[in-house]
Amino acid sequence: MLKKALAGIGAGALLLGAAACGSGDDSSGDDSGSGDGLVVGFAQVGAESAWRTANSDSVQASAEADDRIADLQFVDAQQDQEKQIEAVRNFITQRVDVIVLAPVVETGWTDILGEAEQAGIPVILADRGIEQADEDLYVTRLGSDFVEEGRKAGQWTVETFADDDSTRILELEGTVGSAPANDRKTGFYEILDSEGLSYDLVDSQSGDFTAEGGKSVMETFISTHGLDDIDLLYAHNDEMGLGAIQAIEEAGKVPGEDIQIIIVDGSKAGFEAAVDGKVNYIVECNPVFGDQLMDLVVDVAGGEEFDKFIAVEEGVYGEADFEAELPNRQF
Ligand code: GZL
Repeated sequence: MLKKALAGIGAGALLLGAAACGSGDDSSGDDSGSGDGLVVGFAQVGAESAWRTANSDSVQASAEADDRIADLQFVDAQQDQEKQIEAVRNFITQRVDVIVLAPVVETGWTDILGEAEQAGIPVILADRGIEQADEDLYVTRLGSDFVEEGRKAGQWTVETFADDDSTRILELEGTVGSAPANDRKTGFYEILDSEGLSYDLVDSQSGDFTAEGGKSVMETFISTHGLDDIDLLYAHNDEMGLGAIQAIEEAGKVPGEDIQIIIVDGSKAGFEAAVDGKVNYIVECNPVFGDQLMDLVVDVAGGEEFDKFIAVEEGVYGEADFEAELPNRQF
């Protein structure tokens, strides 16, 4: 598959792809399809976590191996919505056959997805979702049920702290405005409240899904609240949880014992921390769906219709599972 780095679009976003154009309809009626396979534009969130890197690797490897795909034009938008919008506009100009978007946040997509619709280019959401008002502007979303991930974390919390008078919780939220951050919060407290757990949310701030963000926010939590009467840290992803663990240890406390910790994703590093007793529960979020996405791209390009959401398979892991599961982790 011909690939070459093309001039960056806007500051910093790098576009990798072939010169071939797709067969997206355009106003001139020109149909410059490559003829030897589909040209796909993929606007990825960034490279902020092991999850994201594994997701990019999975999608790019599947596209490379799939004879039905002539080229995957990949853009790493560095967690910047404007760069994602610019990438999608560039895919439209190039008349790719299908656009795949992993929207960094839920809002602000109406105009650009309207432009894709006008150009007759179908859009598939990969991983994260967008606000329901725009659901007619994409064919389907392939990814996780983030609310269910939050419910799973909540259910373990209810079972673990059932006998406590009041469970004191710190929460490290994902990127502000992102579907996983919003929905993992919603699902978590939905279960705590519906199951009648007595709890106190001591503090909750965004660490932007990065290790640096998690460590920095945890340091602020520690300086503000101390750790002596904190029972649980709920971290919306592994990186923030691992950053928080550094801060907890630097404060002289024992993560996984002095404060119990839930993380979401299930990376190798997350499982290694769990095997070391520093993490107590892992809710899996599965990034390895490249093959499933390519099948979806081909079907959507062929005009097939789908439900608005297609869930990827994922599980949960407790103390008894960590050692055995670690060798199976793919990212
Ligand atoms: C979830 C994905 C999240 C991961 C983080 O599907 O969007 O973004 O949980 C990643 O690790 O940064």
